[in-house]
Amino acid sequence: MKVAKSTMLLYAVTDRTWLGNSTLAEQVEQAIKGGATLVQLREKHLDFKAFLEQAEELKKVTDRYRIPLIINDNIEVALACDADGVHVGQDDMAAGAVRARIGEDKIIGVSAETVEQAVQAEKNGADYLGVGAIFPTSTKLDTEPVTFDTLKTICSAVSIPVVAIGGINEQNIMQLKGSGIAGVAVVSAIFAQPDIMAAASRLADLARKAVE
Ligand code: TZP
Ligand code: MG
Repeated sequence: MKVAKSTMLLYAVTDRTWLGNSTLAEQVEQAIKGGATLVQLREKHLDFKAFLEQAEELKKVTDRYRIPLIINDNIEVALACDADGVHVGQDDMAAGAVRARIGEDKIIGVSAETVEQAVQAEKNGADYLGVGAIFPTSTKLDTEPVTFDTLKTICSAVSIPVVAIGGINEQNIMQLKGSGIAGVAVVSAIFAQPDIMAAASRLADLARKAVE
């Protein structure tokens, strides 16, 4: 298995909406210090150069803490900064095509909303799945709701690790217990918080209980 199940416990997905006076690299470092086990750089509006610069800056931090850095959508940025992997949605390149471009050693994550998509992604060479939106979220506007039962069915239908995503916070995370997930992927429950390190630490503690 390319990505250990324990590495998926608290998957921090970046968002520069709540930077304030901090840099994203500073916020990511706080998240890692709190207990984030993997970081995804998610940028929807940067051109290649700015995206790569941001990726290189984060890579310095994630390397220092030996945490994998995954790049959302952009394979060329992932290769150029030597990220640990790339994450693609259903509207992006299929995992098989990503694998051909990115090589055997990199981690490929795929978003799935249905059991069929999940099984297909695993067949195509995905190393892990992100499944959601498991709760309502205002961070991503075009999400489909995924039920607990679908999440649970996906977890037993595939052998790669599954992280739940979408609206997960300290109040609802324990509802995911028993689903079979390896961890949770969160944006606002970490990056919108006034004390990012403390928020990540509380979430990591809860996530350990939720995946038992
Ligand atoms: N994919 C499905 S839901 C989502 C993404 C990127 C956003 C999750 O953000 P939050 O703030 O953790 O609800
Ligand atoms: Mg995408």
